[in-house]
Amino acid sequence: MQDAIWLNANIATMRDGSPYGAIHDGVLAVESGRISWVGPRKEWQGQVRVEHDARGAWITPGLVDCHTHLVYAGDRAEEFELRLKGATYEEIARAGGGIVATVRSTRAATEDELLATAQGRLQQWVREGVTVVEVKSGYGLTLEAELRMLRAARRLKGITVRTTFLGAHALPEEYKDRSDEYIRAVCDEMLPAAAHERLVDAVDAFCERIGFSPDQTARVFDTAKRHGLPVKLHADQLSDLGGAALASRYGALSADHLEYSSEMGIKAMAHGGTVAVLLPGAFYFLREKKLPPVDAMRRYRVPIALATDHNPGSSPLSSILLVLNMACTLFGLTPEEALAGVTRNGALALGMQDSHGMLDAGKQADFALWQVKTPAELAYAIGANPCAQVVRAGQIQPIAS
Ligand code: DI6
Ligand code: FE
Repeated sequence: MQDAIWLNANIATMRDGSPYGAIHDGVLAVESGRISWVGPRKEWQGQVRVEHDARGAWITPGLVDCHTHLVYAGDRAEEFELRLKGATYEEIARAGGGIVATVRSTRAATEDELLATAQGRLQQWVREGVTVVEVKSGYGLTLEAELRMLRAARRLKGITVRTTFLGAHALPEEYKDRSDEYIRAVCDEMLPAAAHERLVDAVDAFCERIGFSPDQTARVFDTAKRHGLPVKLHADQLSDLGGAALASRYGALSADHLEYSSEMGIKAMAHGGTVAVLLPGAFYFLREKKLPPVDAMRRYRVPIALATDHNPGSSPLSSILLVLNMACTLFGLTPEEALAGVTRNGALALGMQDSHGMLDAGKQADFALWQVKTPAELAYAIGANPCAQVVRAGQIQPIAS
């Protein structure tokens, strides 16, 4: 006896082999929070407690937002104004604004305050069919404040959370001109303490002229490896420091941004099994011109994921559906590649491919129902939200309107 089935549905399983892995007039069955069967209606047989009529909706896997900085305090609207008067993101960062400005406000916030603001923001993700979100630390930059961010992230409700330690995000003011010393604190104190408290699913760093050097990044990654933690990297966003290749050498789950990555870097990612996470929101908001090498990613068969990169400085973007559209209009992805980017490949970028990202028997029953005629509409529409229902671990989610 199955717990429930959804019928009268078209199902974008996102399995390889056919466009969207589509099943027309399909049935999806759920038992004990997992998908127990998915296939064409005419092949369905079995008994079930509850039948849900999807009324012709499309069902996709629950969406995965694999790169966010969702926990922080304050905003950076003034910085946006400065940039529109001609200042660049890098200039603002060097003048003590940028990430470090958000660090000041985040340090001043309590764990409960950080949780409450992040929880409020998160409603928009759930409304748009997201069931898994990655959340990074990196606006605390002291042991205590980084732990506070991670604890707040772990307390978020209504969504599955993966936390990433990003102590090497920016150099805090008190370490001015002493970046090696700060990296030592990250490696010797902060990361070990966060790992000990079991608050860390992965370790990230910002490898950039205004962030940390490849050498410093490697030290952070070596420490992550010693703690048995997978790594990810903010790589080649504003310049090519060889971040893509560095990440791949460590078998990183993902390298993210990649606008300035070379073809060699992308080739290295293919060897390292590293997912390319594209963040069109940051590209758009910083009015960047250099496009990520999408053709090379296709040629070397590097899986492409997409994410909001939600943060107050470079991507104050709260819509995963808008990310799909931007990935198509700005980066030239197809709507199918875009949907794969927030399902199958988003899960891969978090190491969750065994349980998430596709609709297949045995996977967690995370999925969303959409009032669309084709799945391409999810990437096509701008500012619409056709999400009709979200199911996580077999449970229909309450959606605040
Ligand atoms: N790259 C980003 O896009 C975010 N962090 C990073 O390393 C931006 C963070 C911010 O500007 O607050
Ligand atoms: Fe980021």
